[in-house]
Amino acid sequence: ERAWAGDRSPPSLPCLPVIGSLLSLRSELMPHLLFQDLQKKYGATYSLWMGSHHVVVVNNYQEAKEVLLKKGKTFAGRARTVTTDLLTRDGKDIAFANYSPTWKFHRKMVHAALNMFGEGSAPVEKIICREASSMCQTLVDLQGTALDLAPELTRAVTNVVCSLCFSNSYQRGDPEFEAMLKYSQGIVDTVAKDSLVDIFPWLQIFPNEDLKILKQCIAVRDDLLQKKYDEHKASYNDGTQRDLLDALLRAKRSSENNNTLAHDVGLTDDHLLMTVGDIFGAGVETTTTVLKWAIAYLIHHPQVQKKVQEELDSKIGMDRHPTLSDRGNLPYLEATIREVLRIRPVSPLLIPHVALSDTSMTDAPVPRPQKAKLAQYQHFNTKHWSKTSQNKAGRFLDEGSRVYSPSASYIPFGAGIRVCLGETLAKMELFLFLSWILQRFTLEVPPDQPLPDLQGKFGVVLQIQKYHVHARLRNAWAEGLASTSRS
Ligand code: HEM
Ligand code: PLO
Repeated sequence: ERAWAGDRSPPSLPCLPVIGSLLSLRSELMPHLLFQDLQKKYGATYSLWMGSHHVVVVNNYQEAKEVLLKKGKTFAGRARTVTTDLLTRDGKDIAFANYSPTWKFHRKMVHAALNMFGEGSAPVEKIICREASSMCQTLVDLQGTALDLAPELTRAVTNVVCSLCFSNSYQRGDPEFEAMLKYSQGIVDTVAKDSLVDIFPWLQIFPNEDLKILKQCIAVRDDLLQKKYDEHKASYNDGTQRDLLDALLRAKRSSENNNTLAHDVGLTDDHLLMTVGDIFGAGVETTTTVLKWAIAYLIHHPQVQKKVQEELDSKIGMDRHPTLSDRGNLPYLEATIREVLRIRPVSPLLIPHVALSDTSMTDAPVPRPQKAKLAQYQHFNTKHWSKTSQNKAGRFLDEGSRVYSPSASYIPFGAGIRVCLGETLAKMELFLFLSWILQRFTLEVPPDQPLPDLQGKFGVVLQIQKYHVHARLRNAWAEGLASTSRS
């Protein structure tokens, strides 16, 4: 392993005035893969300049944990960029907001509101099962066709967050839902991906197609959020808390009653709107993306799919649907989900962390403000993952077939004070949706169609290219032997 240079600062990519290291970053590879590749030349931790921003790339988990945990508070900042400022009205959300009392307050509030629907919580489980059931019914209706599952998966996941945030849900073909699909795709394609305009903000003055799309999509999203917000305000009742938005409104009312300036604690309309926007956006795009990857992975590995189904058959059977209480009894499914998040993490570089004060990493000085990009492709570092490389999902099972993590380098949800707020919810959804689908259907590539492309498309989430599947009702269900209704 390459030691850090004499002054103990990490090796730096070549750097020119104004453009910084951009010439060394021109590549066919997606950024997370390029950062992994550059390790060969510069070692696991190196620095570079994106224009005038100093960036450290951290590929090893030991240093990643130092940034996330040991020095978590120092590295809890976020960078302002042109695109995320547009999305979040200058950082009035949670994910892209810099460290501040307002950020802390909102994070705490949302955390408490999501805990209302915490692990094993009956209301969330009921909502997810309702959506899983309705999705399975749609798959029955569409059987025998080459299906793009994405819209149905997205609708199911959207309805879960929509129920939690706004207490409503969408039917198939709802125009508001169609509009949401479209704007969200536009945002995912154009926001927070270190495009040139994020590196050189002055480029905004020139025509820029991506920025135009982003602004249009944000305008559509903001109208939708505003509408939900106004409806909630009109029907708000202090006595009952229907959902997350009610929880935020209640906090706002109580601060107003205490004569606290809404602006001081960040309880302005803008802050509330941006915070639900985050939860809604994160709630939909992440979980849907993982479900799409998971299904593609199962189509590529029919033997894994078969094993998951055998586990479902033996532990649940066909007489009842899967529930959260089955989670502990289905280690192979759990391991499969973990494997999917290992090979294709939703957010391969997390959201960049920024040092809030001068600090150090493995004893080398890190001046403020410096961005740390934490590369999750250490998920592939053969030093940590080689042993069971043949064994796919099974690598997450110990000899007693219990789920465990074979390497501390596995952090699909991040760690520390910026850790994902939706981890519990996401895991409940992934488990329930996949178990419902696989109990009933076998997923295959349609005749004469290629296998899904597993390369991925880099963006604020690592997306999978569109693909088609054949959802074939499993025998017991097709013959009407399974006793649970198709409700
Ligand atoms: C942040 C992963 C689902 C809400 C993050 C981060 C990652 C992540 C890697 C960045 C951590 C960092 O910067 O260090 C995932 C994965 C998901 C998922 C893999 C699904 C499998 C969700 C869901 C929600 C959510 C369902 C909402 C209910 C958030 C929020 C943040 C975040 C609000 C920002 C936290 C902050 O900056 O303080 N997530 N996430 N996520 N996630 Fe998730
Ligand atoms: C997804 C598109 C939405 O329209 C807006 C939105 C809000 C929050 C973002 C999310 C997008 C992408 C995934 C993010 C999430 C906050 C945390 C999450 C970045 C842009 C992750 C994986 O870190």
